[in-house]
Amino acid sequence: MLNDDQIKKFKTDGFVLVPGLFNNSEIKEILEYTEELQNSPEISGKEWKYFEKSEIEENKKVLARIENFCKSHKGFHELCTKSRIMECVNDCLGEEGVLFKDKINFKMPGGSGFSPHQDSQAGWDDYAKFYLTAMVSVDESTVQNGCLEFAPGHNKSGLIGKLWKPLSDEDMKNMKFIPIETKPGDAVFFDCYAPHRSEPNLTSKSRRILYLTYNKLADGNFREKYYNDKYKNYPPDIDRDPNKDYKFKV
Ligand SMILES: O=C(O)CCC(=O)C(=O)O
Repeated sequence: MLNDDQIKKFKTDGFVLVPGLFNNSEIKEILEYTEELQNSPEISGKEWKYFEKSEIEENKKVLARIENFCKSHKGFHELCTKSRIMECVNDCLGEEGVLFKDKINFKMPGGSGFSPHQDSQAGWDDYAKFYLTAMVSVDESTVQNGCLEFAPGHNKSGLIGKLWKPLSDEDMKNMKFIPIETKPGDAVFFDCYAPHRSEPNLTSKSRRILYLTYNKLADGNFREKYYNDKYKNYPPDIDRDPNKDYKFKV
């Protein structure tokens, strides 16, 4: 699927933008799947929904993300495991990959940005050795609505930051973040050590992005263990103990 230059870019910069990976009818289908999940009731045992405080409307909560939906959504399951995404993932890894986690960040109007981090800072080294994430733009992502920004080349340094903490000013002293704007159907493949960040969405439209993370199949299939562990520390809102404080870290 990917040509040699794209694979080289992934390795050198830590990410590669693949414009138009999906055509118009596929984009429509991905949008339908996303809205099915977005509009589904919050039910314990189904896909995991997380809400956040709006940054523009006081006392309002907005949907921040949905995770762990591939097991119960046939369309997304096929997209994540059998589509062109899987072929690109295999090209970047140089061998067969397997799905580790699946997530949609909604970044609704008023949705928060993300502090600079490397995905592996979220304790992923406890499972496999290396991961890559396929991000698929459901809506257009722009500087105004908080598109992803990457610091190219720093993926080669491995884990730079501390576990469970955003990157510090010292960690970022030689980094230059560049915004990567995307159109619906575009994809970006990025590695788990690629530093990235994003701004909040202060526009009036949502900025929905699909994030599908894979590791090498040869290292094992950790999806179930990862979600079982995550459930203990950071369950979906519907299953939370009202007397406990849950903090999003990275
Ligand atoms: O969706 C975004 O703006 C950034 C997401 C991100 O970096 C993450 O979920 O780790």
